[in-house]
Amino acid sequence: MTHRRWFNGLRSRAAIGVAVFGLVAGMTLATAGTGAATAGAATKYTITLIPGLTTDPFYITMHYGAIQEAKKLGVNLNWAGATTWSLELQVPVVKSVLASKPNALLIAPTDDVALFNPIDQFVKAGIPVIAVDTTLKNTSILASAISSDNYQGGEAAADAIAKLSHDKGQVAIINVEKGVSTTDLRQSGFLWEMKKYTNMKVVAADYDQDSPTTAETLARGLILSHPGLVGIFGTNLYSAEGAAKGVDAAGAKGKVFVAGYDAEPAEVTLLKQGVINILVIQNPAEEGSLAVQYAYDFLTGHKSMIKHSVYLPNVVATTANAGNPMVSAYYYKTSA
Ligand code: T6T
Repeated sequence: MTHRRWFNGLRSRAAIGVAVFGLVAGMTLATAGTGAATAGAATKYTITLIPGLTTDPFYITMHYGAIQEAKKLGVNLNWAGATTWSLELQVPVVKSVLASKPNALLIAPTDDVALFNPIDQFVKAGIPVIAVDTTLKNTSILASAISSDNYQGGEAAADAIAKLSHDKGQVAIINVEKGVSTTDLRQSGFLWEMKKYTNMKVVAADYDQDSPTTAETLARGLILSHPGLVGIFGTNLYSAEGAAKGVDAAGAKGKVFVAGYDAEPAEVTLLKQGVINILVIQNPAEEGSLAVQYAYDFLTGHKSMIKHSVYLPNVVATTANAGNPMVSAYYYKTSA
């Protein structure tokens, strides 16, 4: 538990989950915006949110939360990003958003080192930046970094697989790629927690580049090459979905347990079918909402309201509680 970080509290906020009354600008690539806001009562700020990718229900749900908060505060919210997880595709989006001169940037960096310089250009131009979901290794230039308790999520996945397999057997991790702050922490938490189980062994940690098809192929290969395999941890949505499909295709449901992350519809179906055994669910809507609130606080001179790091708690769904409204309330949206 030495690496354990605790949720450090939030200001009290209205619950998210109410009806959408209309959308603020949703753009694949933001080139517009109001430019620098002018002082005075008529100030209307423009905030741009760059997700890891625009097509992922995790980020779509974050966008939803950000839209709700933007409407409440009366700010323009732009949405700009690549349709796949890719550092090469995200960097040009970041540059294009810089040229559009938003008042604040909210971003999920696809790499915790390579995005430092592109993000620093905003800070040098006087534009505050808040990392949301993923972050940078060097957070000194960020106004805030908002994420889930990723380390704890990895620990929870390890405990769940250990319990299901009676504390013995081989386990494997299917992860996205190195240099992603969130999934790196989930893997670290999982590895740390697994050390508690002396009759369990982590036999592989593979990478799927955020492709469910690759994750599925990896899972099938792991099952073939490790007959003693009892569990796979898929560290994000596509890794978990692919891992579960691989387990199902190999006829290993109930022998190889799957702990996954996130909760889009296909994963929820697999959870209900018992192919996925547990899902660590995040609160992306709250992350998006808080990021907009913090950007607004920064722009309106309330910097003291902003916490430099926020870790939101996870919700754990199992096949047994998948239908419980207290759990299903956290399932992700497929449109904002
Ligand atoms: O798990 C989320 C997010 O937290 C992670 O940083 C990247 O993958 C997801 O978007 C799910 O696909």
